[in-house]
Amino acid sequence: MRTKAKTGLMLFLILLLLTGCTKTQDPPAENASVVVGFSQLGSESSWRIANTASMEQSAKEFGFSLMMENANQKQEKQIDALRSFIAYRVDVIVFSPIVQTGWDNVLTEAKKAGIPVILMDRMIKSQDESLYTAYVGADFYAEGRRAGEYLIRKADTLGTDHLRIVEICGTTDSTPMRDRQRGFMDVIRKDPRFEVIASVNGDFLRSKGEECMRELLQQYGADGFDVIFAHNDAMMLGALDVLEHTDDPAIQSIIRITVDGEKEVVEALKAGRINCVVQCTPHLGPFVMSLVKDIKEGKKVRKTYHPDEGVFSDLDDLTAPEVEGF
Ligand code: GZL
Repeated sequence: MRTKAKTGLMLFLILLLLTGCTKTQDPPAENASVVVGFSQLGSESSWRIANTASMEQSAKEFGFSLMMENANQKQEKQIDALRSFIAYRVDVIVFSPIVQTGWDNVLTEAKKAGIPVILMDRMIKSQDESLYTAYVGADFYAEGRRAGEYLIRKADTLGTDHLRIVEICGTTDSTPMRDRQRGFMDVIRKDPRFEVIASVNGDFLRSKGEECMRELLQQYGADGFDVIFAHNDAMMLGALDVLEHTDDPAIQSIIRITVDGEKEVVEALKAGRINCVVQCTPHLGPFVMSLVKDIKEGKKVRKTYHPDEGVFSDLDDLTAPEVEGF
């Protein structure tokens, strides 16, 4: 093994032990063509699990060695992981920033070490755009707009003149939370039929989605709101766990809008338990690894890559073959 690699490996392992990150890949063999350091933010939802699988599968297909560390929802563990990748001198760093801020220092260290950084899935908020090479992930603002546009279509169809909305939000200060909310509000804001009566934090977790729904029913009653807009499927499934064990018939007419598009939720849409599913694909691995290859070959790359996404709803043909979950 190269001496430099040996030192780097030792340093990497020491940093790993000190930070308590969950390492899920052995340090790469010395002959790996390209070493990708990947800091995954956690395992909070089916979306995240599918996203991790996509990254692992694509790295294998490209013949890259993937050093993945799972930060289990802790920003400080992501920062430690990035520092260990810098110490090991990986070829490229890929990470999904759990929140938008607090990355400038460690990304400046990566820049000084000459290691390109790809943001995957979530964005950062920074004055210095040179701190990352590219962003691969959804346009969350467009996803939020699709949710709002569906609700307008639904209100037109129902002929209702007043709909009270409760919003179950994702992780505070994360890009999907901020931009899904912004897109949704920008579409419904000018329409007098809609009133957002509550926005609560479900942190993208099924357990917290359940907790939020229990509290909302306690506060407003089953006939106290007409629409649930959940920023992801896990929280919507948690809300359904409560709603569907509530006897009050008023819950039947509540309009349910969610984002991601996992299998269980698309099946719930087809069964009439959910009204609208805005797609957010977790299959970003191929985009990311193809970008890693271009970067390593010295090719010029774009700053932003958005996958194609759509929306499924009870106002559309749900028997169409493309209506399926991930
Ligand atoms: C979106 C991703 C979000 C998903 C959630 O790209 O960051 O995080 O919508 C996941 O399911 O927890």
